[in-house]
Amino acid sequence: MALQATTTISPTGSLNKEGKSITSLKETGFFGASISVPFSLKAESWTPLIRSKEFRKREVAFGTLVVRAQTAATTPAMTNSTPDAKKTKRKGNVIITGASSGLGLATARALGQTGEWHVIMACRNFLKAEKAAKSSGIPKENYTVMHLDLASLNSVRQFAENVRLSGKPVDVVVCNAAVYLPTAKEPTYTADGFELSVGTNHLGHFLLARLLLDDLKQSDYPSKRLIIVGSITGNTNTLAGNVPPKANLGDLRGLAGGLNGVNTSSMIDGGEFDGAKAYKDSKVCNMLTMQEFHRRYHEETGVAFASLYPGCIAETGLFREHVPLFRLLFPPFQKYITKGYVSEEEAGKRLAQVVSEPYLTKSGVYWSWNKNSSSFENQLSEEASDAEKAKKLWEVSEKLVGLA
Ligand code: LMG
Ligand code: NDP
Ligand code: PMR
Repeated sequence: MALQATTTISPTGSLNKEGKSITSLKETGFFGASISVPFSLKAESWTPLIRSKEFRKREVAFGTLVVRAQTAATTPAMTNSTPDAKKTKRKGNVIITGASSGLGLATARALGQTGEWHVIMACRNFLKAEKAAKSSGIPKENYTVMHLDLASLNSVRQFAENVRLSGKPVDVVVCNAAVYLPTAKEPTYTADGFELSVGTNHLGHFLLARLLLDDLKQSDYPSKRLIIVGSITGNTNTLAGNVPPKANLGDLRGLAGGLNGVNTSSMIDGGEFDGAKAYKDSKVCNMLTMQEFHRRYHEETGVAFASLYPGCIAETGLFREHVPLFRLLFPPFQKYITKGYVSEEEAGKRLAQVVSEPYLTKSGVYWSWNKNSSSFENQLSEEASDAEKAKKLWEVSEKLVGLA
């Protein structure tokens, strides 16, 4: 696999809890990490990414409708004939936050073009989203742009209300939007006074997901899913996750204090503001939240909860605040050195698989893709799989967003 994948993956992709011990790192050395074997320097990790672009077109029987979909040839061939797929008589409705650019847009396009999905593009910039949808060729009848500003809890509540008013069932929700502020010297804040990256990426999505859970529950769609996009950079069991500053939520004292930078710190762990760390912390929150949802609601609701690392999409808007030198060097660095690079299109296909493929319905899972673009169940870092922390994060977050 390329370096974007964490290392202790069993070929069958089952979660290897014991694996933590073999991925543990010391805190010093190469970019802050002295690597104890068999961390990502395994020969396999350094094999050039073979971009097997052999996609085969498949006919997907979809009720009376026959549509075309693309699937990686390397993924297990257990798709169309499942009872779930046959039961589906209508288009699925999928809400994607931040679908105006990057991964969200590419996913909207991948799904919107199949004809199987109606994409609700939940975006803060209505015009930008509308333009993006048009120019990427999503058929008009397959998408709706709805306003959502995750940096405002009122907007999140209003959005959930508008979804209800639209009368469309909610079948899949994708929490994708994010901001990354690596060069900010001082924190900035959401409408509710939370540090912007954690406020947007985690708290906004936390409220949104909680509010839409009831709608998901009520949907009659055969495969209901809530997906929260994670990242390798929040996982300290990887090389990428060891590039300073490293994610660390500590005892959540800053979050518990409201992340407002007035009475308390603007950082979850109570430390000094660091924009890059705040982003990575927010990704840890995303991955912990997914698991806590799974523990609390999977059995009761039948909803599958999942997170993923789609690969390093080095040219998206995520890096808009980074220094120009970084934006210039980062894509070739990822393409030729780490081999972790993926195009927006490829990453969009990956997330679209997690939305729609019958073989990716397992709940509580963090998906990644190997060098052949085959999905596998990856292992999260110790912190990102800490059930105690997830519970505490849930409880503190629900207070902050006014649910408790
Ligand atoms: C920092 O700035 C901020 O200072 C910090 O506050 C925080 O916000 C942080 O995490 C965010 O960002 C970023 C700055 C410093 O990075 C850059 O501006 C660029 C670094 C990334 C790109 C590295 C490019 C390396 C060379 C690219 C060449 C491309 C050519 C491709 C052609 C190949 C042809 C076959 O970033 C840092 O984190 C400090 C690190 C600086 C290192 C720079 C040198 C890197 C050398 C790269 C070797 C990488 C080796 C890979 C692994 C090898 C393991 C044996
Ligand atoms: P982009 O910046 O291209 O996309 C982010 C999207 O989020 C944009 O559509 C942006 O809207 C939207 N957004 C930002 N703030 C808000 C807000 N307050 N309310 C509503 N929407 C908002 O970045 P990516 O596509 O790269 O990022 C998508 C996801 O992928 C993120 O969760 C990121 O963490 C994750 N990811 C990205 C990787 C990468 O290498 N790029 C790797 C791993 C994970 P607008 O267009 O208006 O700015
Ligand atoms: Mg990283 C070894 C593989 C690897 C991978 C898959 C990524 C992904 N990065 C890797 C390695 C390295 N990075 C190394 C060795 C360095 C030091 C040169 C390095 C540096 C680096 C920087 C400065 N990387 C970065 C940054 C960013 O600003 C990005 C970031 O951390 O955003 C939070 C980033 C990323 N590297 C990645 C990915 C996917 C990112 C984007 C962040 C994300 O979406 O989570």
